[in-house]
Amino acid sequence: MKIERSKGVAPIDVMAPTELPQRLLTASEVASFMADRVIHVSGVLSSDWLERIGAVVDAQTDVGGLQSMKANAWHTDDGMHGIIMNCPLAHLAQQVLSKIAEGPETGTEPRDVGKPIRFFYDQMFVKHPNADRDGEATDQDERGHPGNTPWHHDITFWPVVGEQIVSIWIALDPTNLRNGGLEFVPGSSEFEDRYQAMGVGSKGRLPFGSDTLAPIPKINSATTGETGGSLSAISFNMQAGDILIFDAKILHGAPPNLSERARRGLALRYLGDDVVLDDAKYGEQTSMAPFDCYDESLSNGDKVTGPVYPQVLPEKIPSEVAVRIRAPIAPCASKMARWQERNRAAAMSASVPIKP
Ligand SMILES: O=C(O)CCC(=O)C(=O)O
Repeated sequence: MKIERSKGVAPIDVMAPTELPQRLLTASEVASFMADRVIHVSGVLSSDWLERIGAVVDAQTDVGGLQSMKANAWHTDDGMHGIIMNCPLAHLAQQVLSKIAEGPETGTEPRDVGKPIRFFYDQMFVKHPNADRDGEATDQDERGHPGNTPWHHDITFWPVVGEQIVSIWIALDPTNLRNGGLEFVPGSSEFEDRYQAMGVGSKGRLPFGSDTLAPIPKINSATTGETGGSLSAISFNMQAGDILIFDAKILHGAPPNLSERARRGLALRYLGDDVVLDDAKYGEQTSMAPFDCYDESLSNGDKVTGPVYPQVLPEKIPSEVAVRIRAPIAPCASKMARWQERNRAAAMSASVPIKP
């Protein structure tokens, strides 16, 4: 593995303090996040940051096919390392994670302005244009889907437990339901059930086997084209540079991109200090994404800390940052081997068939 440098992207001093956004969240935006667990925010990211992020995402993703997804680019790419260490949006994550930690009963202003915030991982999602002149899908993945993002809660993919986990999804292009704008089910963070996970990759859908997660219910939405179900979705019209902040437990998905232009998004995931590793939370036969396979020293029950999940606020920890400056973050062979073995077993013994 070697360190890559995105061409044409000016280097960033990853030890410097995380930059401030153009503005912080208002008290009413924080209150709205606490009520709905998803908010749409404009006017926080400068055009310089938008350009930088767009250049790094373009350099890392393919130009063809239905969609390109890539996670953990910061492990090897210096351009993404600069973004995740200095991105001003970490301050907004700190605002909502402080509020989650304090609880809604403490008013709308987060009081802990110095709360430690760690970076979990980056994930890019590019939906390539997939429509003929009449707006009909022209291409399908191997399972016959035109490039939608299946309904899921992020928490069912992740080998962690905790309340203080948020994603900030940055629209790099104007985004709406026609070109793959995200949809959310309000209130679903509080559902008792958690549903089977289905990921997206360059070849289409990726089923994650499970022995305990329930099949996904019918959701009236553009994501699936379903109607007549008991659950309904909301969506947002976003400009390039707008963001969505959402909770790890909220159900979300996205329709295919039936427009003539790419729909590019970058999700940055942030953690507070109650998050611990747990890859067996839904039973040993449930597949999880291998985000716990990069630090040999951490096991189930350990707090998610250390150089693989670097602290970005209130200040950086030089010894952590130095680890990634010295070398790329590499997967641990033994953890990856165990993960692959478990995935094979989960796929073979999944008792609830995954909806195609
Ligand atoms: O951009 C997409 O299509 C999916 C994004 C998503 O599911 C996420 O960021 O958790």
